[in-house]
Amino acid sequence: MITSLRILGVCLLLLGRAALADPCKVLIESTDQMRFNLHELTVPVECGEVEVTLKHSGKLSAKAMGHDWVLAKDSDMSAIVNAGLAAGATHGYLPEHDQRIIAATPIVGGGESATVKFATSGLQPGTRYAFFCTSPGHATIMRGTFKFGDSSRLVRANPPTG
Ligand SMILES: [Cu+2]
Repeated sequence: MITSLRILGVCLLLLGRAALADPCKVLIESTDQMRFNLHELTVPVECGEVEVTLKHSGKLSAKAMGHDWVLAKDSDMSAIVNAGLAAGATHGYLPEHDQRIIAATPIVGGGESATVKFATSGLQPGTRYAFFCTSPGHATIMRGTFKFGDSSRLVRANPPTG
């Protein structure tokens, strides 16, 4: 009995490790200090779908220190942040039906988390993507680089797309 319990325990442990090691699932944390805990996320091209979970590890309310996680081309970030500001709090600081937004979570407050799943079919390896928070003023600090594909093959700058 004890042995079978031990085997079960090991199996659960392995399952837990496997889940954590899935490169297509990403956990990012945000804080009361207006920070993401990661500045760079890399997802391999093998992922047909990516799942990003944003956790707010702070205590402040969504109204006081709410965060979201938004993914877009690096070159679209500023415009989306401005459009989000114009959309206002009632729309979660996100412009509606904005084709430039690849993925976005709703805004979360302390102790909350939100998950977004998206297909990678619209992502191009080598293109520079950014993730950021659209709460007013946050994106100046709360931003990072999102890499899709083999990081060694990524180009530094995003070439103009006409
Ligand atoms: Cu934020």
